[in-house]
Amino acid sequence: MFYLWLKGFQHTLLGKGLRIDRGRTARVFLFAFPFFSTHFMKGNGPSPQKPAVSSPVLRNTPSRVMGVPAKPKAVTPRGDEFQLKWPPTPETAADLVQFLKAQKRLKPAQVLKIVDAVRTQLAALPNVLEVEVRDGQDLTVVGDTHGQFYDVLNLFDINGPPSTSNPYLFNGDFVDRGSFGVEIVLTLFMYKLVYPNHVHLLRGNHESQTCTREYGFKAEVEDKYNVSIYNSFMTCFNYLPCCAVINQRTFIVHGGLFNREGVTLQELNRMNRVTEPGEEPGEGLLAQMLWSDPTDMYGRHSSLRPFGCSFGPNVTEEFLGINHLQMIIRSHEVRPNGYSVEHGGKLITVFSAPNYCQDTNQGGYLRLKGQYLDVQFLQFQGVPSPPAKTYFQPPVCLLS
Ligand SMILES: [Mn+2]
Repeated sequence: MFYLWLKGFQHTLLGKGLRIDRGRTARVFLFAFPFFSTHFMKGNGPSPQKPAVSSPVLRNTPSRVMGVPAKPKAVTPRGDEFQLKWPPTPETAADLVQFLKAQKRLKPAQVLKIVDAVRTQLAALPNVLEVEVRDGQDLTVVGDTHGQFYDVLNLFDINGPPSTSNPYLFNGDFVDRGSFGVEIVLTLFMYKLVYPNHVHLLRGNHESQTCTREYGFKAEVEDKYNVSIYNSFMTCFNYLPCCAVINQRTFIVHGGLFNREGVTLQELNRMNRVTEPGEEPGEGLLAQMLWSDPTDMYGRHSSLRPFGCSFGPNVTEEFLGINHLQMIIRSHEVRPNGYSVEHGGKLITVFSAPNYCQDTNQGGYLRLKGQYLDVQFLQFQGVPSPPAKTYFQPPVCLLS
């Protein structure tokens, strides 16, 4: 059992593209032991901070906890035809959500039509998206959703669906791990087409070929559609903006900051983002911003991730200072309460996949209110999703 557990952990790290020898594995294992002893060995029991609410969630099963792949419970049914009105309207978006919720599938040509139209829209956007929120308006910021389509629909039920009066920014990692990445992407893409100025999509590290090959989205698209549809998604993902600045105050990015000091927004806008992260020319700023994580330690430190760094509070201060910004919002790491505030209040993490990998975390999202972007922290519980094939069985999910 201990051996399987160690192998599972090793697999998780290697799955992230890390090349580590046995000695390093042992050191990493020792480093991670406190996490496991509190979080894993106790069967992911509720943490003291968690409100005593019994949520309608899918509980851990022994086979999931021990990393033994569960058998697929059911095959996703094929369904009726969808009437894709063009150009799509708010009604088309609402109809598509209901169609996908019933686990029906579009025709491949319809998927290509949506993806191609979104790619054209995204290609016209700068690397650093500029978004304005006026007084009396809110912008909802959503973190990682990772194929948990039914949780996204629950969020829309709670917070209202996207519209001109209810704008959203989705901060990457729409796909992989969960079984419904296709449904999330098609829903977000449809809303992007219907509300181009009120739905904003940023790239996460999982919107890439390397991650989707390993963590389920490629297998999912090939199962539900075909490989050329997968390729069209990959091309489209290359055009996603890599970060946003809201009201010239708040910087939003999936992972975090850079391996060196002095990076400016102007510099970010000059780079070529239309590439697989890590394959961009130059020093690799795109991969760094999609993969980095914050730490409480001052300075920059090497990361367990394949790209980027762990960056301390002084790094956040320096970046905000030279770019005349007040705050960083990022995602990329699960948080028990769905969000966390670090770096003296200057950095927020928001993560929107509740019960991520059968954990007990809540989903989080933010509403940025008015021209000064006062932050409202919100939480939502996970909901059950229908039986579906799983395209990736993780032993545990340490990293997102
Ligand atoms: Mn991520």
